[in-house]
Amino acid sequence: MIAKSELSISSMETGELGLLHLRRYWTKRLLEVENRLDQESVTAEYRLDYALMHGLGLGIIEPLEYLFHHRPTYTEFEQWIVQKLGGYPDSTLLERLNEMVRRYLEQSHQTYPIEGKNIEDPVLSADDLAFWQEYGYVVLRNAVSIEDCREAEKAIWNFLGMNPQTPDSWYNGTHQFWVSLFQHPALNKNRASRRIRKAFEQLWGTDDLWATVDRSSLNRPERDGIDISGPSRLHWDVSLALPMPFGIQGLLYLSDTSAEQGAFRCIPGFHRRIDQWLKELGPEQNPREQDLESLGPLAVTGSAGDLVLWHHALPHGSGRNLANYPRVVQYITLFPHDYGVHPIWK
Ligand SMILES: O=C(O)CCC(=O)C(=O)O
Repeated sequence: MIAKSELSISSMETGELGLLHLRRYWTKRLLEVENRLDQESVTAEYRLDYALMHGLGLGIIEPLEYLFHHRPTYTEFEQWIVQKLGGYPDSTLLERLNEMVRRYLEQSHQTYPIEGKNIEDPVLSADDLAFWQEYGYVVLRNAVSIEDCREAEKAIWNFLGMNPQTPDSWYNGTHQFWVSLFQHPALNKNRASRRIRKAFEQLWGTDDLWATVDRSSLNRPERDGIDISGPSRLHWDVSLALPMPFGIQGLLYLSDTSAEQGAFRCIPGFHRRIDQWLKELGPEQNPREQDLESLGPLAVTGSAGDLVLWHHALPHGSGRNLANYPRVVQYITLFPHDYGVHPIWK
């Protein structure tokens, strides 16, 4: 087992791409596959690993799968990256990523949201911001154009080998809920949407953000009364140890989504009372095992092109689709490289 202190490769060692930290990331993952990395080293730089891989345009799921299954040399890993991205990352991106790594290692971390920062060309109104403060979520209407939505939706249908007009095709294969399509021009275009970026900038209070390269989902109408709605159980994706640092999640509706069509659900306003709620639980009560449905979830409806942003302290989940057409979603979040993480997972 290699302890954190013995992991000798520095973030400054690079290969052909000239990208800082990538070689150390590759080394850690290969040690991890062989169960030779201690848990502290796995989690210690998680945010840096996360920001690097999303910032590069790959996300974290595909590189992990590739490294775990193929155990490539570093040269092969760099070649795989170039092939995945359809070319070399441009020099502006490389410089920005390298600067991000240097700043991360300097440990000059911020506390978010940053109050009072002026964001140019805002897209959320004062009413939207007041709504966000009160309820912990907000919908940005027309975050992307209907054409961009249709292109992304089409990419997902094609990837799944399903026909939107033929319901039988929705149930023929192995599809459950998540769609592991990451690299597609239509999905990348949405990730780069100016309106989406602006909304996140306003909420974080900074314009120095990176976009996630995340999965999508296709939530099909239920058949034979079987719940196939993915993460429909209300949950959190963040540690519940207090104090909980600020964080935002987001999803883009690619199809019009009514309340009964498996819409996103959350407990509005829970970010303002989660501390008290957690403190009132007995020591033997696991917060994740409580009856969160009784807290009163709300289905957040939207049209294709609307982006739902929510505070990660809100219990949330998808709904059961009791309508006639699938709900199609692309997950998009923008985050600063030094976003807060509680050191304890609870
Ligand atoms: O797709 C949804 O409506 C909810 C997604 C979700 O639960 C999550 O991203 O953690």
